[in-house]
Amino acid sequence: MIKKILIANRSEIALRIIRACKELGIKTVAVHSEADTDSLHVRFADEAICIGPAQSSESYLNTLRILAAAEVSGADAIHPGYGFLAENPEFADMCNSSNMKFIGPSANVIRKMGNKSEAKALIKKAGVPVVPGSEGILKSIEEGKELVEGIGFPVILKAVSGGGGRGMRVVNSMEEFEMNYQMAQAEAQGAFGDPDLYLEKYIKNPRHIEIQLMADQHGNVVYLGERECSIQRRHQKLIEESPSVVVSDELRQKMGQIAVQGAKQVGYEGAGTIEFLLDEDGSFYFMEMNTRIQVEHPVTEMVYNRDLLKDQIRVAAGEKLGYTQEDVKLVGHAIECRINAEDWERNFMPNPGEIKSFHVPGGPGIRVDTHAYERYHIPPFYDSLIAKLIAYGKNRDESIARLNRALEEFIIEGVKTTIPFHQRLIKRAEFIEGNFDTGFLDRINLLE
Ligand code: MV4
Repeated sequence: MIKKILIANRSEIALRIIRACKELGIKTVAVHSEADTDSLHVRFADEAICIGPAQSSESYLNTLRILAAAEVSGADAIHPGYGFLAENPEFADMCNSSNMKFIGPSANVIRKMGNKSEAKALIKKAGVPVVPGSEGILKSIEEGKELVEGIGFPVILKAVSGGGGRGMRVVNSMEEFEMNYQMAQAEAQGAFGDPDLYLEKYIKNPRHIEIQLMADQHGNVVYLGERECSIQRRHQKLIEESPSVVVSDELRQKMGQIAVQGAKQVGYEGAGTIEFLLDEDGSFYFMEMNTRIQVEHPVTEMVYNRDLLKDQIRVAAGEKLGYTQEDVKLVGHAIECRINAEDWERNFMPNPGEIKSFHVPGGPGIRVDTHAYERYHIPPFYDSLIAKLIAYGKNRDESIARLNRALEEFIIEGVKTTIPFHQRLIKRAEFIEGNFDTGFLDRINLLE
């Protein structure tokens, strides 16, 4: 039984967790920094505790203060949301040894999935296809060069502790191998304090397709289809949709069953996502496993008519999933636009400040997840996501039509946002035809 959850996060996801808790009859404790006193998650939670200054390291990343807040408020579980401490195995360990249920998989699973080459090796054992490359970390430049003899160029060097695109280098020839190796190592050391690299064949212009999983503590695991996340800029997703135009029922079942196998192999529990690279020829390869609820979970909720946050909390409390793969039915289409407080015409520069006017779209098929409101001050200390606009329709055309009109209805004044960017993007022929991959945004220019 979970009676009271401390939410170790902020912004729209903190609100989303509070909403799920309210529907489940679970009490909520918000924690917040000094910069978030006027945040909606603070208002809507049953209790709120200020845990420190604006800087994340002093507040939302401060494990001891968060655990102290959990203790004094009498919480019995901690929901980490996404980002911040969501994939920190030490924090998950600390929670569990303080008798606070960490809402997510075990610390050991988080740790294994955080080591990208170990995750790959583990998942490969479960029969999940992986990109050809080094078995584990590269021990030297020479070992890397030898491997490439067999694989062929281009290859990609990735940081073992990386993820989300940092510490990666594509190598096109033997001449550039050494320099790229050293640069990737230096970047990995700087960003993660771990210089270790592994190597893979480089897949050109893949799609990013991810499978949503939900697993209970009793061995039941289901997949809830895929999300198409190829529309990204510098590894920041901007648009996500479900289903993907290029995933047939047959491919969905294949990817889904393989993802479930992988999750079972590692003893997964809770909500999780397996990311795949989908090649032009239809082959797919494991990329990473995310051991958290993701930003883009609403598109899956819409088309599978499930509340992933409630499911995640219920299974964390030890409840059975209560449904099987046969009950998971895809109906319709959903697309999400991330509305960021950014000046998209100036390299997506963050644009914090006061929201002077705020009008949220509505009507059939529209969902908006946001913590913003009129006169809300967007603090400069955190990421720039201010709203997620999700359009549901009976098919992709209807979803796009609703998205179009909802973007027109959405009024945000006082700060620059990515709304005009989305308006232009979803009118492009390539988007409408579903003809895009992870390189798409870099190839086009929406400014002209
Ligand atoms: C790749 C790849 C091509 N081949 N691996 C980027 C994020 C990190 N998680 C893995 N990434 C990639 N790995 C191989 N073997 C291309 C990317 C990649 C990418 C992947 C998903 C979404 C957007 C991307 C943008 C550039 C590169």
